[in-house]
Amino acid sequence: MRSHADSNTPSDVDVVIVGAGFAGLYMLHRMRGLGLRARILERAGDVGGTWYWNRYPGARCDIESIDYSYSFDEQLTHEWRWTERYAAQPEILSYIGHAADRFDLRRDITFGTTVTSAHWDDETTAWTLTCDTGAALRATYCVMATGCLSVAKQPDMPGLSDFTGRWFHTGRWPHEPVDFSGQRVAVVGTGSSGIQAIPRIAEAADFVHVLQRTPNYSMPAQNRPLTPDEFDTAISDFAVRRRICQESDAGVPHPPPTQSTFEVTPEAREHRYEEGWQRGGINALSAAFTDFFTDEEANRVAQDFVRRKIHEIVSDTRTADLLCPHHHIGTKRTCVDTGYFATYNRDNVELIDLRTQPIERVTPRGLQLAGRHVDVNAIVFAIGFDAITGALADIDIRGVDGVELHDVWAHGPRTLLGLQTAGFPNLFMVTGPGSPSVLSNMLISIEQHVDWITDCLEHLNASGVDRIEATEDAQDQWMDHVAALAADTLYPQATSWYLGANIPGKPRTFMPYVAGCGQYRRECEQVVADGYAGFRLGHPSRVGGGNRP
Ligand code: FAD
Ligand code: N01
Repeated sequence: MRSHADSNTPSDVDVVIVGAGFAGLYMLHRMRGLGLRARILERAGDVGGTWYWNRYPGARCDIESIDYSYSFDEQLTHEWRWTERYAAQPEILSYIGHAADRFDLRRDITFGTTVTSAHWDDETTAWTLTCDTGAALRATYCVMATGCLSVAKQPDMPGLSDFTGRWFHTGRWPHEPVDFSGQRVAVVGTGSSGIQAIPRIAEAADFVHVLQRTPNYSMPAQNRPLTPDEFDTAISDFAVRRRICQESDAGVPHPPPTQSTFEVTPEAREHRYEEGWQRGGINALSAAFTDFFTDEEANRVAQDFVRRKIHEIVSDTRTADLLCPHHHIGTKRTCVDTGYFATYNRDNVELIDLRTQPIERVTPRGLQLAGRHVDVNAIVFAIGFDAITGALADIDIRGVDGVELHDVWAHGPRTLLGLQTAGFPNLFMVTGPGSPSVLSNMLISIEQHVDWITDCLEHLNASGVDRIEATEDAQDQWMDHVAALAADTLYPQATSWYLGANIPGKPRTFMPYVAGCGQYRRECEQVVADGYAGFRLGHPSRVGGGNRP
C-alpha cells in the first residue's frame, strides 16, 4: 500500500496509535503489513497495557489463556506455552513482551508519553497529537487503542494525604514486590480486582479488613496447571477453536445453551448449575440456559444457587449473609476467584459492611468509619476504573470545525459500530462504546476491530481516498439499535460501570453492544459488503472525494 509519505502530505506518519496493550501492538503490526508508517505513543514504560499496570497479588485473566491470546500468527500460537488454565499477570505480561520482541514492535513505540490532545485539520487531512512531553506528531489516521479499563478511579476520600502508611491502587500497582507481612491492611472494594487480591493479601498480612460496599457474584476459577497434552490438543485445531470463539456471544469456545431455565426440572437445573460451578470460570452459570440475561425469574434461580454456595463455604452466617449479592447475576461483571469466599473463614480477615458503617475519612493511622476507627498500616484501593470512555475523555479530542468529543459525548458516547464517531474523520477506536468489548473475550474483539480497520484503510487506498467518517444518520441508527438490544436484557438494571454508574457525574448510558461477538461481526461484515454503508468516504467538499494529488 502506498505510504502517504510518498505523496508529500505533511504527516509525520501515516497512522498514529495511542496505547501499547494487546490492541495497539496488533494494530502496529497490521499497519506495517500494509507498508504504512505507524507509531505508537504510550504512557507506560513498556508494552502490556492492562497487564503492565495491574500487578497486584492474585491478578490473572478470567478467560482461559489459550483463548485470551493472539491468533493472527500461527508460529506465535505454537511457540508460546501457557502453563495454567488462567495465567497470572507476570506470565501474560511476558507473553505480550514476547510478541513485541518477535515482531520487533518496540522500535516504533514512544514510551513514557501521555497524549493530551488530538486535533483534526480538515484542510490537510491530518490529526495532530500533542503529548505531556511537549512532543507533537501528525498523522493521516489516528487509532485510539487506549483501553476500556486503563484509567484508574482515584480514591477521593478526605484525609488520604495525611495517611502515614502506604496506599495502593490495584490498577496502578508498583513494580517492586509489596511485602504485607506483619501489616494490618484495609482493602476497599470487592469487584474482580479486590476478589482476586484479598485471598493473597490475607495469606501474607497480619490482619485484613475488607471494606465492602456492594457484594458481588464470584465463580470459582478452578484454575490448574495445563498439561502439555491438554495444551497441544487445544492448539492442534486452534483455527477451528478460534472460529467458534468468533461466532459465539462471549468470544469463548463453549457451545451456546439450547434450553431455557424452566424447560427443565428443578433437579436438572440444579445439576447443570453444579456442573458449571465444578467446571468453573466466568460463564460457569451464565452458559447454562438461554434466558439467564433476559428473564428475572430465571436469573433469580441462578442467584439463589450462588447464595447457597456462599453459605456452604463461609462458616459465619452473618458474614455469609453480608457476602450474598442481591442484584441480577451477570449484570455487573461476574468475578472469578481462587478461594475468595473461603478466605472469610480465616482468623485474620474481617468483613466490614460500608452500607452500615460508611468511611467518613482517612486518618493518619487508618480509616474512620461511622462509629469505629480501623487501624491499618496499608490501604489497598480496588475501586475500579473510569471504564470504556475514561481514557478518551482524558484527551482533548477535536474534530471537524474544532468540535470537541467532550461536547458530542456530553450525554453519553455516540459511535457507529464502536469504531468511529461522526465529526471525527479518520479517528478509529478499538473496542469503543457500542461494540461488544468488555462483554466479550477482549482478544476476539480486539483482533476483529484491528482487522476491520486494516481492511478499511486498504480499501480507502484502493479507492484513491484518504478520509472516512461515520455519518450522523448511521450513527443515530446504530445507537438506537445498541440501546434497544440492551433494553431487552437485565443489564441496564444494575448500577454498574457498564453504565458509567461508578463515576459520579458520568452520564448513564449502557455502553457495550449486548448481542454478542458473532452477531456483531456479521453486522460489521455487512457494512463492508454494502460498500462501507453508513460511512462517508473521501472529502465531502472535494470532487471525487479524494485528497490525493
Ligand atoms: P489496555 O491494555 O488497557 O492498553 C491501553 C494502553 O493505552 C495502556 O497501556 C495505557 O497506558 C495507554 N494509554 C491510555 N491513554 C493514553 C494516553 N492518553 N496517552 C498514552 N497512552 C495512553 N479482558 C478479558 O477479555 N479477559 C480477561 O481475563 C481480562 N482480565 C483483566 C484483568 C484486569 C486486572 C483488568 C483491569 C482487565 C482485564 N480484562 C480482561 C480487560 C483488559 O483490559 C483487556 O482484555 C485488554 O488487555 C485490553 O487491551 P487494550 O490494548 O485494548 O487496552
Ligand atoms: O473494579 P469494579 P475492579 N468506597 O468497579 C467499590 C476487569 N477485571 O477493578 O459496587 C467504597 O468492578 C465498588 O463498590 P460498588 C473486569 O472487567 C478483571 O474490581 O460501587 N467502595 C466495587 O466493589 C472488572 O469488572 C479481572 O458499591 C468503592 C469495587 O470498589 C473490571 O476490570 C480482575 C468506592 C470496584 O469494583 C473492574 O474491576 C480485575 C468507594 N468510594 C479486573 N468506589 C479478572 O478477574 C468503588 N468502590 C480477569
